[in-house]
Formats: sequence, structure tokens, C-alpha cells
Amino acid sequence: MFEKVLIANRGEIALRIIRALREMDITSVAVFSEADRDSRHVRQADEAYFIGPAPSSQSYLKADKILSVAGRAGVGAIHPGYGFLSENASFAARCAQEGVAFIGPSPEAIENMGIKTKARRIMTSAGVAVVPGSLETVSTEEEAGREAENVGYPVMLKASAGGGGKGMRLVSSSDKLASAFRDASSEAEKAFGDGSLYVEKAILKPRHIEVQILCDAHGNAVYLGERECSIQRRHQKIVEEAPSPFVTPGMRAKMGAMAVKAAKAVGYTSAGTIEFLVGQDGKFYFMEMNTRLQVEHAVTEMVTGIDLVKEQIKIAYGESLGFRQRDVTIRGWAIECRIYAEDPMNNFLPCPGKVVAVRLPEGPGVRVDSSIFGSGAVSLYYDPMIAKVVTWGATRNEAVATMKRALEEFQIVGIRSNRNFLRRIVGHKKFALGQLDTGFIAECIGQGEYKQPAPHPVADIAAAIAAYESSKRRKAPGAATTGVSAWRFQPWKEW
Ligand code: MV4
Repeated sequence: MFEKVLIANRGEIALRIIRALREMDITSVAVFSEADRDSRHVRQADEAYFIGPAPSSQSYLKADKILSVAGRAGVGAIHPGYGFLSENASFAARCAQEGVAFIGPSPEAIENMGIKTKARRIMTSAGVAVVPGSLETVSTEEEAGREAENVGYPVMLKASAGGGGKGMRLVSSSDKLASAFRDASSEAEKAFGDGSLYVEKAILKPRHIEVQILCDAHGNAVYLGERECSIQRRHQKIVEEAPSPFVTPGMRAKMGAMAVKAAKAVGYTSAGTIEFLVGQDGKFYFMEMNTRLQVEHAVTEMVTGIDLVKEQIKIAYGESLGFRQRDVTIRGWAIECRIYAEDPMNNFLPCPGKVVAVRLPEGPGVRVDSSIFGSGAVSLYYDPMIAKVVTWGATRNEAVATMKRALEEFQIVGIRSNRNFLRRIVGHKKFALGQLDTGFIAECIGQGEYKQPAPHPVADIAAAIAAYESSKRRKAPGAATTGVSAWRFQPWKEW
């Protein structure tokens, strides 16, 4: 096995990987920017190397610096986590050139899946169902119009280089095509430096359901069930669960077989995810493949008992998968809520800043992946996701009940978070029924409707200090704590 592995990432995912390495008795090497000197991944790794200024373009995205640390530290492999260099084919290729294993798929697999039209062509030849539409890019409005007539309106214009909804437009009829084409193309040009588009039939009120796969370098491939990821806000996932309330065992087997076929078509190795767009009629179509470990991988780990990070490391070392498809069973239900340092009352503006105090949920059925701590800070330079709260239950209802309790326990003072927004989602009647589609937030939670007052962080701190001081004065030594139920919703009592 590798003796030493570098983690080319930060935050909760760096900690997640350090934990796997520790359990495998592999030395962990962290890298950190100026903004991360006091971060937990730096403290918890066996070694840590400074790689530059806070902006990720000058640190976590600098392949040169990371490879030079890899050389100096003498690591056998690099785990890229998610984001940053994780889906950068040339970085993966450079790792190979320098004799360091990239814990992920081959550069070719990353590249083939990165270009959406190319991925659609490969999938079509492999017999994987893709959304009906063009297999080549359309370069003019006229060409787009012809393709749109072929598949029938409504259609979706999408960026070939795309992802994340950028450069995407829903077109309901032919008279709206020309302006949508121009808008989508210029948006794609700005976002990806490539304005080319393709046409797909629009699937109305779709679900986003993705299948986790694991493939080793010896031709063994398994699927680990699906994740329901339909609850998104502006193409950002916020609540995910496994399994999907919509997927039957028969559908799971079909989607799983399709996902394995898709992975084999690009000679995939490592952990990967096939995203499917699922219509209200239950038909599912390949949307794209994520060639990395994903943020929401934990829900799959909770229901399968398989440690995806350890599997990635073993696969990168050349080991064979230690189990077969028939050994994979889905047990119970898991839900993940992503806590972001953002203000739902102010258009979800990121709210970086100094953390004064934090209480993370714990107890039965709770897993929290987070790198925040009581006197830490949320940096404005990076993604504002500060914690993943994951709960497990024997049934979906139990997992939901545990999530409600865990979100209630989650307290943070000093910065604002979307905690209450998440509580509204998880507490919604339609969520309880598992009636989820990609319109859930807009239809059930809304943006402007959300009027729950959020106290200003300074008011929180003042309340915390005041409460602490008054409790010191009032409490007789050894006095029993009373009124426990009364302060369930008054977190400042804790501080
Ligand atoms: C679609 C679609 C409907 N029909 N494609 C959005 C992000 C990108 N990865 C794909 N997306 C969509 N593609 C067709 N042909 C609807 C969406 C979509 C969506 C998909 C998954 C999760 C949330 C979404 C929110 C809005 C639109």
C-alpha cells in the first residue's frame, strides 16, 4: 500500500481523506494556503506544506506547487478531493508523468466526460440512453432550429463545455429559439471560453438521480445504488438522500446496470457518479458523469457500509475490488443537509467571518463532516459550505426525524447560515412524503416567502454573553438545572 498520500484540498473533504488515510496507516500530507494556516486539515494531517496566497488560483489550483510538494514530501499518490484539480485531465496526466498516482480516473476518462457532446456520442454508441437531441454541437440558430423541430418543443439548449446549468436555456417554442440561442451561447462563452451549444428534448419537472459506481483497474465494476439529489437551489445541491424514494428495486437494477455500462464505455477506474435525468414517467436518461468523489458521497457510505475514500485509494494502488455486486446491499436510509455560511434573508449572500462558537449535532444516527471549530473562521476565498449533516435511520421517516433533531442541535454564533432554511425543507409535508423534483425549492419553499427573522450575528453574541453572565450570577453552586425543555430553542444558554 502507499506509505504517504498528499491531499490536494482543504476543508471538510481534506479531513475526510485524512481520516481514511489514518485508518489505513498511511501518512497524510496536507497543503495549505495563507488563509488556512490555522485550519483543521493542517493540524490533523501528519505533515503540512504551505503552497501560497489565499486565492485558490495561487494555491489549491497550482499544479506546479502541489507536484513540487509531492516530490519534496515523497508521496506515492495525490488525492484531489472534489473541486479544485479533481477533474483536471492535464493535472492527472502530469501526476502520471511524475510517477505519482492520481487517486481518480485516467486523464482520458476525465476528458471524454468533460465535453458533453462527446460524452453523449460515447454513451449512445455504448447503448446508454441519453436525452433525445443533437449529438454534435449546433453552430447557428438555423441549425439549432432544425434539431429542435426534430425532437419537438419544448427543448433545452445546453453548453457543450457545460455543467451546473450555465449556458442552459429552456425554449418553449420556435419563436423564442433565436434569442435563447444568443443568450445561452454568450453565457457559455463567458463561463467556459467555449460558446458551442447542443439541443436536447426538455424533460419537464425532472428528478436528478445519480448512481454511484466503483471500478477497479482489473475490469471489475459495481454500482452502489442511487442518490436522490433533486432538491437544488440555482443548480446547487442542498439536500440529498439515499436511496431515492422514487426508485423501485427493479428501476435500481436497471439504472445500476446502465451506470456500469456508461463507466465501462470510457474505461473508468475509481469512484464515479452517473447523473440521470428522470422524467415524471420514470424514464431515465444519462445526463453527465462526475469523475470524482462527490460532496454527497456520505449518504451512499451510510446505506452501503462501504468507505468510498478507502476504496478509491485501494483502486489507485492497483488492488481488485474486494466484493461483487451481489455483496452490495442497501440498508436503511440516509439524508444529507449541506450547511452553508450564507444568508437566506439576503439573497443567499455568502457570509464568511469569524466563528464565535459552534455546536455540532451528535448522537445516534448522526454523522457530521465539517472542518469548522469554535474559534475558527469561514474564509471568503473558498466555497461557503461549512458542514454536512448526515443522518441515518432504519426507515426514511426515522432518518427524517433524526435530521430534524440534528438541525435543531446545530448551532453557530458569529456567522449566518442556511440552517433554518434547511429546517423548512426537511419539515415540509412534501418532503415527508418524498415528493421531490427539481422544482421543489421554488414551489414549496420559495425565495421571497422566506420571512423567518434571523438575528444579526452581533445580537447573537451579545445575547450569548448576557445569558452567560446572568447565569453565573443566578446559579447557586450545585443547583439542579431546571426548565430543560424551555431552552431547547435558546442556544445561547449553552454559551
Ligand atoms: C435538463 C432539464 C430538463 N430537460 N435537460 C440543469 C443542470 C444541468 N446539469 C442539467 N440541468 C437540467 N437539464 C433536459 N433535457 C432540467 C435541468 C434542470 C435540473 C437538473 C438537475 C437538477 C436540477 C435542475 C434544475 C433545473 C433544471
